[in-house]
Amino acid sequence: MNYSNQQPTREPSAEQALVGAPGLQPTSGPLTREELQLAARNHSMPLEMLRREVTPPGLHYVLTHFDIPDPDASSWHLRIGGAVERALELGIAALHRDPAITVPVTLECAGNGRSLLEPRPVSQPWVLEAVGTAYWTGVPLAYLLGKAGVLPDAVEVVFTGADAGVQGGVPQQYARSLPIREALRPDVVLAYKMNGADLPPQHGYPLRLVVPGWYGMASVKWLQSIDVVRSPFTGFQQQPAYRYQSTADDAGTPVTRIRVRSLMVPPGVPDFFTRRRFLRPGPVMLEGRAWSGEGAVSAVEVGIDGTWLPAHLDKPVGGFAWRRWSLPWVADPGEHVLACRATDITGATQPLEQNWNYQGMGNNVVQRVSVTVE
Ligand SMILES: Nc1nc2c(c(=O)[nH]1)N[C@H]1C(S)=C(S)[C@@H](COP(=O)(O)O)O[C@H]1N2
Ligand SMILES: [Mo]
Repeated sequence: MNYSNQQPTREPSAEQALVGAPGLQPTSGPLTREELQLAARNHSMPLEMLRREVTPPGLHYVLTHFDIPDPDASSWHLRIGGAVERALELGIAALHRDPAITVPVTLECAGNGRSLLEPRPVSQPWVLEAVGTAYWTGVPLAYLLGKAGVLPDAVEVVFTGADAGVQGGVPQQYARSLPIREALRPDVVLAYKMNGADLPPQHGYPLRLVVPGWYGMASVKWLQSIDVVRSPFTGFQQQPAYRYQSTADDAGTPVTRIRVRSLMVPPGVPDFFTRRRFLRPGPVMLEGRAWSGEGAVSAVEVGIDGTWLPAHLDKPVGGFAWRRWSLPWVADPGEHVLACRATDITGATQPLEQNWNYQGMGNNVVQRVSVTVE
């Protein structure tokens, strides 16, 4: 990919593109200035951090659609209302006094892998590293919904963040919904701590939702209000955004849980510019992590020049957190292509060839790493 000032194709009369700005169509052209701007704001996790079970907060990937709010926690209020018996309004200090849980969660952006697609959907141009794992501490959402009393005709719960902007020509506050049964899961948390410390500004200070197993878009940051609703939410980030669509006109299907994926700690040392890997001949431990929002990871295979070998799996960090894998390899001189491929207990496995979709969602194609052994 090259970076240039060239604009992606604009077709003013075309359907609004739903991931980027109005009229942006997928492109085969070089990376644009707008994509660079997004990539510089929204960083990924350097793959060498796959060595760590828990991602240090500054190295966890970040995706923020609009601006990062800078709120005063002492005046922050969470409102819970809509189809409930009692509306609630809670300050941060009150939330800290409620029962708390801590959940290890691997979060991944639904757009991870987007820039590998051809033609490339124009949005945040992730390569493979839009992932991270943290321990999130806070109040179980189900506890607060229980206090408010969800009415029987409720179907969804809508979460609205404090951040606002315009996307696809539509002015909005960032908002997403969950079906009632997901919202009432015991591990969905209104988090005020990440890895034991106050949330950093970029991860939603002072309060965010964390939905284990779902792609990141469900975990609304800077959470201001929770509305229990009697009909499905149709806000921008719910619909039209975050759908598996074949074309701009296709209604598509909603993006929900994280598809199975594994990534490898890049072995050896990199070339500065190309990131190609160099290593010395001899024994090397290939290792990485694998996760799935659909169910536990049951197997990881490592491909060495097209031959697949089963990796050893460590215990998972949690029900919706990644699992370390490893495989010893004796590197012989020459050029090699390494790969890793995970399967989960539903039988879902990573595709060898990527599946294209219009918004560039859920691309869990196997990772391939070229190495020179010398
Ligand atoms: N309020 C708000 N919440 C948000 C977003 C946002 O832009 N605003 N981005 C979502 C997306 S697309 C992702 S992938 C995750 C990223 O969470 P992180 O930045 O803490 O890794 O936050 C989600 N929650
Ligand atoms: Mo995302």
